Amino acid sequence: MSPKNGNKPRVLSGIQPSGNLTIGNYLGALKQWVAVQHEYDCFYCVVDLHAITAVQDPAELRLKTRESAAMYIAAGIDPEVSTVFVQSHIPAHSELAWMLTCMAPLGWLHRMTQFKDKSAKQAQESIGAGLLNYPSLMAADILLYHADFVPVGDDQNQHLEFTRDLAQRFNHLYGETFTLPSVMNPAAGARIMGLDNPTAKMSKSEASENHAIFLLDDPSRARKKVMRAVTDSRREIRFSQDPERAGVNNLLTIYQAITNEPTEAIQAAFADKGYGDLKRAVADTVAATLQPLQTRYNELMNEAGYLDSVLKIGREKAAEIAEDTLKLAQDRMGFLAPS
Ligand code: AQP
Repeated sequence: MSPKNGNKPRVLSGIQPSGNLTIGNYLGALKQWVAVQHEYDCFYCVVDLHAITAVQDPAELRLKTRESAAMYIAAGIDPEVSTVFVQSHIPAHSELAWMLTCMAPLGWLHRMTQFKDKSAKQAQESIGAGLLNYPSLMAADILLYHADFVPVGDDQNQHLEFTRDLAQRFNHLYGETFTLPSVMNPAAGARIMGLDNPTAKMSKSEASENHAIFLLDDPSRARKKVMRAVTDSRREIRFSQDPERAGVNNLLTIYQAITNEPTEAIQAAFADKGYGDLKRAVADTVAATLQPLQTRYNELMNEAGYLDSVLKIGREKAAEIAEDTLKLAQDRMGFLAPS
């Protein structure tokens, strides 16, 4: 069964509008989305249904959904080439998610690291069921479009494995229906760590002041955050997996993910330099990345009607594929078609 038009393999990915996007979201996800968009048939959605797995202020959620879509385009996604849409605009995501939730073993869901991490921060009785079922919704997002590849940061790899396992389970029970997707991680920047705590992943919803660089941070503010980043008491500037050297490793990783320079060249360039030099170099590359992105973002947010028209076209293109897949899955599961 080939559900696709043309010969290009399909890509799907999304970001939650659960706050302001960070340089982690950019280097782990957005940058590779841009890089692959001409090679693959790409679908990029703003995953607002995922965002409500934590309580969101309604006005803020609406705003962040628009802002995230604008940021995708500002980062280089061309809506004439890629399909950009909002997850909740396509009801098929929620519908397939329910069908998959019913098939997802609790044991698999409880093993998910993201669930364990996020639920550990809340009182047991206040943890929403959506947090546990998040991976089934993510599986629905991916499987609806028969995506071949899913470009994400490596925190999402376990959810991708879950998606493959669930798709296999469905195909085994009800007959070949879904394409098994493969994960696509960037060579550098698959996990950017917090500047204030380099042993924890940089997250947009983490509240502390110097934790994350936001894509909308004023470049001078971003620079200050880099200059205040936690390092260590040694001097050597090298990539390292030693947890005690995680701060320097993180700065080098940010530098590499932005510049695309090889490891050896970076280490040679910083061989006789100090941590202050490294921080200044990282701050320069970060500021140079943010500036054009913010200029484009502001233009997009001020261009009346443009974003809405992109999202409308995206919705129409996405809905066509998603509804076909949903119908097929419903039929396979035994739902009576409406007459
Ligand atoms: N620190 C990171 N390094 C590399 N990639 C990252 N991603 C997120 N943080 C980093 C990647 O960005 C994409 C979108 O992530 P998401 O918003 O859907 O969910 P998340 O992974 O839970 O991201 P956050 O920023 O940590 O959100 P909150 O704080 O709301 O939970 C994914 O491809 C992810 O890998």
